[in-house]
Amino acid sequence: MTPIPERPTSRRAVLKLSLATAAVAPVLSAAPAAGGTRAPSAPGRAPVPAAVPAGPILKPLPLDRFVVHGTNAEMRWGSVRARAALTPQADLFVRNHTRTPVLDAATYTLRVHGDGLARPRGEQEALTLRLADLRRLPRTTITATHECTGNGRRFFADQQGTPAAGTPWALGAVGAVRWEGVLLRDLLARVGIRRDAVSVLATGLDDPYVTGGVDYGRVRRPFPVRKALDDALLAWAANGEPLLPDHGFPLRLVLPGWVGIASIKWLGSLEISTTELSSPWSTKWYRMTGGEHPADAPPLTLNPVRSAFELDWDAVLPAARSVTLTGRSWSGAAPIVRVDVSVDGGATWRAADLQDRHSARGAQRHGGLGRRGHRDRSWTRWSYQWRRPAAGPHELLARATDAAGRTQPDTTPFNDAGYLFDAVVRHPVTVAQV
Ligand SMILES: Nc1nc2c(c(=O)[nH]1)N[C@H]1C(S)=C(S)[C@@H](COP(=O)(O)O)O[C@H]1N2
Ligand SMILES: [Mo]
Repeated sequence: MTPIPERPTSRRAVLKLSLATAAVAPVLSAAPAAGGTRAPSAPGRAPVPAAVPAGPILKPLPLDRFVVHGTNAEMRWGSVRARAALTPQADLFVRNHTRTPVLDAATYTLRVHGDGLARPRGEQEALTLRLADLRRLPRTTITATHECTGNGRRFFADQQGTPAAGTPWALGAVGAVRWEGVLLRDLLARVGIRRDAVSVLATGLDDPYVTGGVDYGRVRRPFPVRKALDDALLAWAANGEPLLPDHGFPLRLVLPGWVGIASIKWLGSLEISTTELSSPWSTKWYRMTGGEHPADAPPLTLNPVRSAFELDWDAVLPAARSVTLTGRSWSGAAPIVRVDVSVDGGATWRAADLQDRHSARGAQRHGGLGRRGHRDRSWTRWSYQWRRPAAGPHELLARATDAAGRTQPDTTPFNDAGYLFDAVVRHPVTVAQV
């Protein structure tokens, strides 16, 4: 075992990161990229009441809690327990380009290379860090909403009459998770990076993504060093438990507030570069194309503002003097400051009662971690008293505003891939006859 010899040789050439100084002694090894081994068979816990057989997703997918779309599965909003602020991993949506790999934590390594390191390293001579090495670094937890770029995609078709290609998510490709791990900046502070490093490319260990007869290689996406030095987290736990295989075990990247694709699961390597890096996941996909969007639109970063009722689609509500509606709103950029609800299809609106108030300080500093330790960038739960609802069909609407001044619009401008649908969703329910 050889300690990392990475000490800035020239202070000027290296970013000064004045963070804690606990020793870290990763192994420098010439071993090939660790992929671990695939389990001979998927775990077979009997799900309740029925589930799709083990396939690209390994955890049980009870049909009363999930809607399965091919290699992906979304959470049913009607199954959300109003009192639980966080989404249990068992209930969290899964978005897999291929299938969940089963990796061995004991042999897992994260490879770090690139010309942006204080001591540049090619891919073949990457630093390799075991999980145990990372666990010796300062620990950080971040609670944040976690959401797919395409969440709400089906409403481009259902609500705006302009179908967009891709997984037809309703609003269930989202959750709130308390991630635990090490800040990437704490790792980079020890490894040492050059002042002119600009880009980090994160690559997963899942199978290469092949579509339309083209092999695009492993799922990978670049992000700016600025984000890496802000709140990017290398996470090994979610809500106090080790990551499930489907959610990136043993280690995933988490870029809080950013589109889900930025949070690479089964993280195999990080390339730190002095030139802008790209991948099909930043140029071909996860970038606006079509509609009124310019041809050179940049890679998507922040998630928009969205809201959902904790109700199934076409839910039947018992008639009552007053019906309590509950829901949640969230934003990738800032805390939610206001939610308005309409129970008459959008004709009149009244403010909902917000249950979670994320601090004003949080509002100013939402873009960054601010201080070490826990930081809440989660969603806001709300409730609304619906007085004397008439029996029959209704459309419920919720419109949120965040502290950055973004309010959900009535319509979302079209884009080919159906990304970032943030318009107010019209949720049909029926109040039962009495
Ligand atoms: N390696 C890898 N990372 C990945 C993906 C993937 O298919 N492979 N999917 C991405 C997308 S599009 C999303 S929305 C999130 C989903 O994370 P989850 O399945 O843990 O909810 O992971 C991202 N990271
Ligand atoms: Mo996604």
